[in-house]
Formats: sequence, C-alpha cells, structure tokens
Amino acid sequence: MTAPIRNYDIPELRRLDVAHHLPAQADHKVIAALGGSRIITRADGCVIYDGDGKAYLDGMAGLWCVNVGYGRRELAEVAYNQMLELPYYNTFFKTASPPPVELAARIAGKMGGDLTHVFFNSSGSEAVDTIFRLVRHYWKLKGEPSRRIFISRWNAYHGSTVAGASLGGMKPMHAQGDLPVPGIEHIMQPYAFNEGFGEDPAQFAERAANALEERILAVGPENVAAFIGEPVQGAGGVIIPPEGYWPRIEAICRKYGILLACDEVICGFGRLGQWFGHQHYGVKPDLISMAKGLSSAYLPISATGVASHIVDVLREKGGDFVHGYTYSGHPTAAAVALRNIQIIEEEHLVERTREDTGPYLARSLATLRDHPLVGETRSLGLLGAVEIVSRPGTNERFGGSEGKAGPIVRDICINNGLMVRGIRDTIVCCPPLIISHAQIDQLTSTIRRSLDEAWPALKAIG
Ligand code: PXG
Repeated sequence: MTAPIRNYDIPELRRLDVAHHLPAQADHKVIAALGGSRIITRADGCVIYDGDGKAYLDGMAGLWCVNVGYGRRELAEVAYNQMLELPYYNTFFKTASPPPVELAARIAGKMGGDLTHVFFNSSGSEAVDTIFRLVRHYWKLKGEPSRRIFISRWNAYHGSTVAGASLGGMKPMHAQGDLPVPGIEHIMQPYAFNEGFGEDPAQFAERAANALEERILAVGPENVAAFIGEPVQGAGGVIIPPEGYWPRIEAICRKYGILLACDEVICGFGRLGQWFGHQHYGVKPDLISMAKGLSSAYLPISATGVASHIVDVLREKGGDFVHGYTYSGHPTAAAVALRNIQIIEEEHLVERTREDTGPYLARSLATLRDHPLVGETRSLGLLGAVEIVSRPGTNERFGGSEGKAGPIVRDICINNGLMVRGIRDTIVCCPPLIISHAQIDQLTSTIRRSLDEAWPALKAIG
C-alpha cells in the first residue's frame, strides 16, 4: 500500500451520509432506505477497497477517469510542492501562473491538427459550457449571428450543467429543469445494436450520419453553429460508431460551414489508444472538451481545445470574451495534470492501450459471446460493453424493454468484487489504463459468473 490504512467508523459515516449528504445523481429515497452509501476508503493500482476491507477490481477507473490508476505518489508530491509555492492564482485580469501555461502548450502538442489553444475549467460540464458560449460568441464576431443552433445526439452525455444537460440527449435529464434550453436539436445516435440491428454496417453508418444533414437542411444551414458528439458515447452505453460514420459527419459539417466539436471527456488521454478519440477516427474537430483523464481525476481540471482559426477571429475582432471560472487555470490542478501526462508518456499507456491491453480486452470480452445471455460484446481501446439479451442471436430484452436486466447483473458483479456500470441492459467497463492481462481475465470471468448467477432473477422478469 502507498498510504497508511486509517480506521474509519463506517456505521457512523453511513449514518451521517443519510443525515447530511446528498450524493450525486442518486435516488435519495433509495440511498436513505439502504442506510447510506457504500463507503470507499482507499485504493491502489486498479483496486478499490470499501470500509469493510472488501476489495473490488475497479472496472470503471472511478467514473471513467483514473487513467493512471490509484496510489500515484508522484502526483501527490507535485500537488504538495505546488501548494507550497503557489497553491492558487487566477487567469483573469491579464495574469497567469506557470503550470497552466505549460499545460496548455503540452496539450496543444497532443491535440495536433489546427487545435492550438486551450481554455481551462474544472469539470467536463464546464468544458462543454465553454464550447457552447465560445461558439455562439465566435459566430457573432464573424458577422453570422443567426448561427446559434447546436446539433447533438439522443443518448449523448455532455454533462450536468444547464448547457451540458441540454446538449446531452438524456431524456430523464431534460425532464428535470425544463431542458433543453432553446437552440438545441437532437438527432439519432449510431447505436447499431439497438437502432440498426441486422443492417449492413456501412449503410447504417451512412443513415445515422445523414440524419445530421437532414436536420441541418430542416432548420436552415445559416442557423446552425456546430455539431457536438463524443467520439464513442460513454455514459450512453459505450456506443462505438460504425466505420465511416465520423468521416461522413465531418464532411457534412464542412459542406455547410458548421463547426465540429468532439467531447473527449471520456475518450481523451489514451482511452481509445490515441491521445484523443477523434484521432482514432481521423477527423479534425474545431473544438474539443477534455477532463477526467487529463489529471486522472487526482484533482478536478478540464480544458477546451480551440482551433487557431477561431482564436484568429477572437484576436482580430477583440473585445472581452466574458466567460471564465475562478478555477480556470488552477496552478495545483494544472501541475498535477502535467505530471499525469508525463506518467502516461513514460509508461507508454497510449501505445499499450492501442497495441496490447485494448486488443486483449476485445478478445477477452469476445469469449463471453457463447453465453446465452450475451447478444454482443464490443470494445475500442479500454472501453468495453456487453449487451444482455433475453434470447440468443437477437437484441430482445428481458421484460420486453430495456433497463431491467442491467442493474441486476451490475449489482451481482459488484457483490462479486468487480465495479462496472449497468447502463440500461449494457454492462460497460472502462478500467485504468494500467490494467494487466490477469486483471482483464478477472474482469471477464467475473462478468461470466455474474451472468450465470443472474439467470434465475432474469428469467423471473420474463
Ligand atoms: N462529457 C462527457 C462525454 C462525459 O462523459 C461530462 C461531459 C461531464 O463531466 P463532469 O466532469 O462535469 O461530470 C462527462 C461526464 C455515468 C456518468 O453515468 C458519466 C459522466 C459523469 C457522471 C456519470 O456514466 N461523464
């Protein structure tokens, strides 16, 4: 272990959790009925431990974010030293500090293409909000103020702020808070297993991408500001678009002069075997959002990458872009992010994901295909998914609709010592990039065992 093990009074913490704490994205009635949250007290490498000392293989890298794994002394030391030298200073009023400036240059080198500049924020949602405001500001400066509409996809996840949840395509999120805000259009997602089952993949790719062109024409190209999408939809259920989808999306954006934004909050920093997900698909976005793996979540920091042609307009026209956060360019968070990127480089985690562990995960998950409850396995890099179906060879779901089987299998996996997410009827994984072959084997065998154990409960659903 890298840190001393502290003894916590877990029953008391659970009592306080109910008495005073509202955890994120929770059913507070359920948490209260459970007598409080599961308290995670420590972690090391790819393993997390709860207050009872039970170990779990963290198949989710926290929440799609702890890319370099837990217990990294280097990151703690860099934060400690930076806090002593300059814990905080802002980037308002013509000031900056060394870490964010150095980090911006380092990120620019990784983004490549025309993406030369970086705007800092603290969370993925804020990085998306920055895209939202910057794009509309840009079009006004360009003298095309009618370009206000953003097009995104159903079942996309772009965060939990008003703009993020609006751009996202999660209907339950829209239902809370009268979202989306005006000027947002949603189109179909490239989810072949659900929305193009049995269809020729090339044809499905074209149909899904053409939905963008159809919507642009329906609302008028002169009114469309940008399209935003995750290279692979994460929280939507690890939806890996078919070949041809992204190049076609890019071509449509170019045809109508619309900005292309990629939300790299999950796909960035090695997850898909490239520094950024759009690089895997060979497209060149005008803006990208990144968070999570940027610091491996050791401290909250996010960034918005911006193409030079957008920066040129800001600089030619001048005037304040009245947007920014107290913690934009936070020196300590930026110092940790810089060291985190160095770890990813030193340990070749991007290449390892692309050439070794990613393909190994794909082969490992594919061994589940003979299981009668498994309709599909898919993965790209270290993002994976297993579709649970009620009848082999189909995409039919237990109980006739999605969402009943996933939570059952997920809970059994967790009981069996594997942290995964159940998104509707899809079990998804996103392990730390340091995961070993043996741990991937453990992940797959735990899913198989959990599916076996779930069978009676699933049959009972019908
Ligand atoms: N964009 C994407 C693509 C994300 O995955 C955000 C933006 C927002 O980031 P912040 O840091 O504001 O949370 C995310 C976050 C889930 C889940 O249910 C996924 C996320 C967050 C919370 C839950 O899998 N992704």
